[in-house]
Amino acid sequence: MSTMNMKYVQTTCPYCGTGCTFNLVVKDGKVVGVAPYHRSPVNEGKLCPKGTYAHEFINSPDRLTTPLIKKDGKFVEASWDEAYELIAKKFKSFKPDEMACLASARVSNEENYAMMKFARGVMKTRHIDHCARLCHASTVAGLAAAFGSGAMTNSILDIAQSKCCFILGSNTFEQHPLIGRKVMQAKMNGAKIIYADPRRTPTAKQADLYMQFRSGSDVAILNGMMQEIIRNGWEDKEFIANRTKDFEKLKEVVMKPTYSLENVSKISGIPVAQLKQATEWFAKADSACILYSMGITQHTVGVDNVKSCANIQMVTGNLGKPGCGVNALRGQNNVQGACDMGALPVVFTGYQKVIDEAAHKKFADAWGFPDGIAEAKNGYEVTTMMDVLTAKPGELKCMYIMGENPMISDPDLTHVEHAMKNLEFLVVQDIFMTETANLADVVLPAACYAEKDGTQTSTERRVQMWRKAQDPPGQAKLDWVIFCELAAKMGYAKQFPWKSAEDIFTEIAKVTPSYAGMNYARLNKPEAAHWPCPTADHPGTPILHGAKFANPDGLGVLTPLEWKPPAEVPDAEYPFILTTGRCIWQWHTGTMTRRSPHLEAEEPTGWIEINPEDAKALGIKDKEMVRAITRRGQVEVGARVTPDIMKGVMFMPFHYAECPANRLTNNALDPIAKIPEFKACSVKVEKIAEAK
Ligand SMILES: Nc1nc2c(c(=O)[nH]1)N[C@H]1C(S)=C(S)[C@@H](COP(=O)(O)OP(=O)(O)OC[C@H]3O[C@@H](n4cnc5c(=O)[nH]c(N)nc54)[C@H](O)[C@@H]3O)O[C@H]1N2
Ligand SMILES: Nc1nc2c(c(=O)[nH]1)N[C@H]1C(S)=C(S)[C@@H](COP(=O)(O)OP(=O)(O)OC[C@H]3O[C@@H](n4cnc5c(=O)[nH]c(N)nc54)[C@H](O)[C@@H]3O)O[C@H]1N2
Ligand code: SF4
Ligand SMILES: [Mo]
Repeated sequence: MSTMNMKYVQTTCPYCGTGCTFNLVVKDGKVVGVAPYHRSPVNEGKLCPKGTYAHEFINSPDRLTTPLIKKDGKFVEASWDEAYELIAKKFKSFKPDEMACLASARVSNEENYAMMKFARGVMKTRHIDHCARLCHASTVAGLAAAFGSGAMTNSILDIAQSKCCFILGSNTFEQHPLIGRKVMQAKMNGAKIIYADPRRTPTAKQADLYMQFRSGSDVAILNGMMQEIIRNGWEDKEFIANRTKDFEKLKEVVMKPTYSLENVSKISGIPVAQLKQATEWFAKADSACILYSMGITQHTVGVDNVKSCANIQMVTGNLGKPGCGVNALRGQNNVQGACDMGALPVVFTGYQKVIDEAAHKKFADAWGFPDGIAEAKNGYEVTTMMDVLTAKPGELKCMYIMGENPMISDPDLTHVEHAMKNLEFLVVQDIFMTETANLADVVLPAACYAEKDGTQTSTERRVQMWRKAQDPPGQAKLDWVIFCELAAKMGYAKQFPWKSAEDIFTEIAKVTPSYAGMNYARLNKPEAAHWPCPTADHPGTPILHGAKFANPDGLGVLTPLEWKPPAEVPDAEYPFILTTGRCIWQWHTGTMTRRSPHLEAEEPTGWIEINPEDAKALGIKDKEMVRAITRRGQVEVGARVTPDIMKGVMFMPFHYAECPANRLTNNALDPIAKIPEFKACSVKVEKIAEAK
């Protein structure tokens, strides 16, 4: 075979926040495969299955290739000009506060910045958010309160140096497999691996100690461990005295009889001996890190859970040093970047607050919109948008959604559908026709990662490049180009002058202190750079909080927290806890992985995990179809009877439109982060009559 028309294009994985690098193999101008790129320090040429098959959806015949406008309930193909004319006319007809935008953790920093500027400058709306709300909103709020910065404290490479990894609420080996590899390296270097999860996942199987427990008891467990640490005098007295405040207040709560290991064992279901062993390993290790993800954040007490993780790391002095830290594993490839770019209702780029007059003036001046920008007031979160749409029809009328699929990913889909149908005008910009796009008035076809240059910021704050490997299909356009052209149509060409993604990055660096020292030349190296990177000669910052915390007084804040149960707890009618999450093969709403034959073949439909004792009591057999019912809805789904799930708890992945877990989930929110309680609601399961 001739290799004349073949080339390798180095790029970064479009799936998870680990940020692995690989080569796209391009033949005759089309991507045909993935090949290893060995020089990335993050993954050293290794990939998980999603990275390995990340080429398969790119040239799917289902890609959107032309703008679509809905006429009489049916989509008809339209020219870009027609689509832009219609959108511009509609956007001009609404008041700023009647419009909302969802940005995307799947697209580049440059594209999120472009949407953020478009929302605040062209639409002049303060309502912009994205799926970080459903994901690590608790981290952003909780770690900012504790440390003054809401990001993962240490780096991925650093995890391999730890002497003890405590993983809770993160199925690391399936959801961040190449971070799992670092955990294995730590283990080979003698580290103890402790894992807490209601499910005996592949991560559990690698742990030295696995603690199975009931969803929703994390604060009790962490308080119990802190009580045991303080009782034994294992706390880091020097760190507590010099680097933190409010230890006495924390002590008052964690030393209560409620948090004795005996009582915590009753709350959580973990045997006392295991809690003792975990605490001893953790407290006595020379360095100990925490790895957490959605099991911690997706609760009505998500912020409390995150602050508890911060508390135990401050009490043991495990911060600001190698092998330590609170490692909040960010999920989507660029969810860190979408937050950094200000695709949130309360901040501009780099977490500069919209209500801060100086920051507001800085952006208004830098952008130069003659008629000003959105007012200096916080906007609505995704979850609030849905509530306003259903509870106060007419207040929000129009939404512009880029690269999100809330009709599968938001909690309580009946509620979301009701909300979407209350919109007067919906624009969806995606690479595929999604369940959400189906409800749109206009659908805009976007280019995917393999078709664009740009940057994305991984969970460890490393800003890395995407590089164009092929042209977009049909008339599909780069997301940022769409914003520029639409802005020009609405009279703002001057504010969107960019000719390349690099031009946008240069503007981002100018207005964002933590990115100020970065540019494409620098990011083009295999190691790229970690923010904060304030100046061109700054090396970047793999480990945060070395000498002091980012709070104004430099101290870490210890917060006393009481354990609270989930919003919905099992009762006679709905006797089981339902928790939801993912599997290694599928990605969220499945738009990409379900169009990747190798991935789809592995887990082609959903299931519900049921403990054998519960299944026996219900008369349910393995693989049998059952009906799962909550106060919000019901789905028919196949049973997977397995001892890997705790008795009394059931688990469903949320990837599948044909049996969507989010018909069932509760949209009760954490009061601060406004994140929904995806990880615990109450469910009953019925056998579907044999005759059916
Ligand atoms: N293959 C694949 N990888 C992914 C994704 C994907 O869709 N597919 N999504 C990415 C994204 S955006 C994210 S945010 C991450 C999420 O990564 P993870 O958080 O690791 O994934 P989840 O499956 O949501 O939940 C993790 C674990 O939390 C446990 N859990 C349930 N309830 C509780 C509880 O009350 N407390 C604790 N401590 N644990 C509990 C669940 O049993 C589950 O095993 O994964 C990323 N990686
Ligand atoms: N029950 C339950 N629900 C959950 C969770 C859970 O644990 N349980 N987890 C939550 C979490 S953590 C998350 S992050 C959310 C994820 O929720 P979503 O972000 O809604 O899920 P995705 O399927 O990743 O949707 C991304 C969309 O972007 C599109 N896309 C991909 N690349 C591009 C591009 O370059 N340009 C454009 N314009 N579009 C693109 C994809 O086709 C897809 O439609 O789900 C949440 N929902
Ligand atoms: S671990 Fe994450 S970034 Fe790495 S290949 Fe897998 S999905 Fe991609
Ligand atoms: Mo996420």
